[in-house]
Amino acid sequence: MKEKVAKILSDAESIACFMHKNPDGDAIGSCLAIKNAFKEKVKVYCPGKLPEIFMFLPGAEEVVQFSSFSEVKPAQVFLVLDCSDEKRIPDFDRSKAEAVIVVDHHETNEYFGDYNIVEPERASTAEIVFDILKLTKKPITKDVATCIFTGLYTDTGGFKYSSTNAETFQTAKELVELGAVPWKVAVEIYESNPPRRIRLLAECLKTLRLFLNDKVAVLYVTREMYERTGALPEDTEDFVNYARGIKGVEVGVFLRELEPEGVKVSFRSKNEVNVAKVAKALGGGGHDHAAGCELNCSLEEAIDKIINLLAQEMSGGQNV
Ligand SMILES: [Mn+2]
Repeated sequence: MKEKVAKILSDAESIACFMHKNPDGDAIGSCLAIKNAFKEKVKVYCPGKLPEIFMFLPGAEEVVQFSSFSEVKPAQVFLVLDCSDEKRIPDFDRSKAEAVIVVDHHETNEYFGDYNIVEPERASTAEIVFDILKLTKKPITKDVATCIFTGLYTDTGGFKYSSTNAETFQTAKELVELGAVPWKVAVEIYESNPPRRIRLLAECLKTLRLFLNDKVAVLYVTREMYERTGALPEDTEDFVNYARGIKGVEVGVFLRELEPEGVKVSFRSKNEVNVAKVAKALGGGGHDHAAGCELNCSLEEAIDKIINLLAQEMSGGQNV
């Protein structure tokens, strides 16, 4: 399948590359790797706003940020990266392409493409994109390597998560040899916080609550906190890790209020609890140890629902 997709991409006259809304480093890095490899024939689309933190990536300036799918031009191939289902790209209209290709590593992927490469055992989508690019025989430039490295680096939390294995470092080694500079990516991603983000974090940490024998930690951010600190929704990236990072905590939960209503929830577990199951029960999805969903209720109602589901999940049949 990878050979086939490599050939389709090489032969295509136009490729539109899509990331999911609220994109992370893996989604953006994967798309921009394709852009830097195939240049003019690729247009990269982001539903909504591209987080500022990733503007250092080569090609980021050219990403088309759209609010309505009518702004998307038809292309021979729609390439959807790091996206488990169509709903994560609002009003996705596949009739604007001859073929839809899906490349992803989410276990909950719905195989909505005409061609699907889904490898849940991989730590990032960017690594699968790397495999495909190698098959196209295109030279992997420093720019391409930097984009792929960023995807791998961010989706492993800087080589910390359980998805990190010998293969991850093998891939990282290849990318560094091709010109990616780990410390530069690290500084851009983790040491370039705008002050407003740190002010919001200070507010968020005050909300800490522990549940279920201190095995679940919950943090949240309200609309009012955004207003007070001048922070943006994207500024909460990684806040959930402060919840999971507490000794003895198995599941970290982070909630943020959406405009004008609703709540976005992120789950992170250490090893025992499958949070993808919980997220899926609430209409979302993700991986065993990192998942999310959106709920149309108040913060307190959301916390109630989540704690109830987690109580069942954590008391019932143990799962890995
Ligand atoms: Mn990913």
